[in-house]
Amino acid sequence: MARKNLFKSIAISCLVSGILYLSIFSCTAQSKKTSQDKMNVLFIVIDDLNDWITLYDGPIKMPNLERLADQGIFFNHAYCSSPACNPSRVAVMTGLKPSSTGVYGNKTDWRKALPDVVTLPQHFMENGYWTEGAGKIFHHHYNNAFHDDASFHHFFKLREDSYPEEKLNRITNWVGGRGGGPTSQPFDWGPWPIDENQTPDAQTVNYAIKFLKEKHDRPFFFAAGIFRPHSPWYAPEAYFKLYPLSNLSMPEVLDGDLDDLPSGGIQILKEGKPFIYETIIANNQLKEAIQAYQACATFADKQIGRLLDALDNSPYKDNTIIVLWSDHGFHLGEKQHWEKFALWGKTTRTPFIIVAPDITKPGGVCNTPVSLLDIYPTLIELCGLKTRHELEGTSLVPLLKNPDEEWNKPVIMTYGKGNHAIRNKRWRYIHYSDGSEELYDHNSDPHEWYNLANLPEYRKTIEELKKWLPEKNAEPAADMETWRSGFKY
Ligand SMILES: [Ca+2]
Repeated sequence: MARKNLFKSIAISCLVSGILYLSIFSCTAQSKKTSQDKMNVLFIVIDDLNDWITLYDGPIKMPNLERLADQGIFFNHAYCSSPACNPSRVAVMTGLKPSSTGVYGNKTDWRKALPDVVTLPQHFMENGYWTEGAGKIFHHHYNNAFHDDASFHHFFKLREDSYPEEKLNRITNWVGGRGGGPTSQPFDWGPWPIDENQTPDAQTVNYAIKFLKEKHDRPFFFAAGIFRPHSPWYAPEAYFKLYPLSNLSMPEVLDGDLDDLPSGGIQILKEGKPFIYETIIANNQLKEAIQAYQACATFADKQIGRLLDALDNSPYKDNTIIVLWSDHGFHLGEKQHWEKFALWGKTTRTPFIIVAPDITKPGGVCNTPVSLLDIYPTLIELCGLKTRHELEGTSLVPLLKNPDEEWNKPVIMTYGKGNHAIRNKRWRYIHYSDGSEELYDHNSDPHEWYNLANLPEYRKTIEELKKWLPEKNAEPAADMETWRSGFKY
């Protein structure tokens, strides 16, 4: 009996110490998981970068974007929610569609329209993260007027470009001042300045590098906004030398491409900036302008490379998720259009890469069309944050784990009230507010040259695609009161 009791007592004591050991062990493991092991986020935004880059076999050299893509998943068909800085960025940062919020334009006072919305960095903040950033994250115009103080514990605002005393492209007379017409400062290009460190982007990245060198006692969400290749197209001369005019790649343009555009498409073109393209051609400067865009994109890549080097050399190398995206694409004469502000592929397709340690496999490519609206819910899932039910995107984690995962949701793009594009694996369907339509078959027409919408044999395809049009078309939210210029960019 005594012997039995002894065994019993030994068994109990073993059990207790086992439980104790297990609970101490699991406590340690748990506390480790909730603090040190929480993933950081490095969130990199580029401005006006289109798909004419080496990542998609285009001519613009972007070795650092290729290097980043090699580490994780490159979304080969990612599209913005709206082809302009402010509405695209607001959609990413709020996780809400322009057609739901009424934030359609570059002048819209998004924060006034959405005072209670919790932005992506705010949600990280509410989940115990330190949020910090530098450069252009929200639309920056007029002293960073669209920036959101509530989203960051600390922020290094985008520095102003320095300008030469006279315009380098010599297009029309120099009138000084900001604005966006052909006589303004932003409508200029050329080798400038000599010292790379004077550029706003180098200063943004210098700040980010300093942040990555510091010790942080809680997980961070750091946003770095690279301004180039947004105009003015200034970059140091070395970047221009990479693209000699004598051997310059030029965009493919089809004569008469606009002949099959419907009324809605023609209206959007008119409201864009046709005078810019016309002025460039009238001044015989098309090649120089396109060279400058290429130089500025490679310059942006260089700055991103400096940032990636800094992360690689930091203690955060293995516990940081990297997300890189551009706010929208850019036309350089394709479809006889200049800049953004349209619903075609060239202005809505954006580079988009996610590197998530332990989730993404190196060198993955996802060919499924996805939306930048999906970034917010994806980061929630990757970082284990609380769910937000109001978000309108879909977490891409299944595609990060398996880029070939079955995915039937097309992407919706919106520009102005009631104008939408729907993109699935094969088709781009555009529906304008006046009811006019375009349809392009990407199996045979990657440039979107041949509008099929009026051919009866495609009616059934259109009816299927139309089902994805947003049910709600919010009234446009009010513009920022302090807006002082009639020009949008
Ligand atoms: Ca056409």
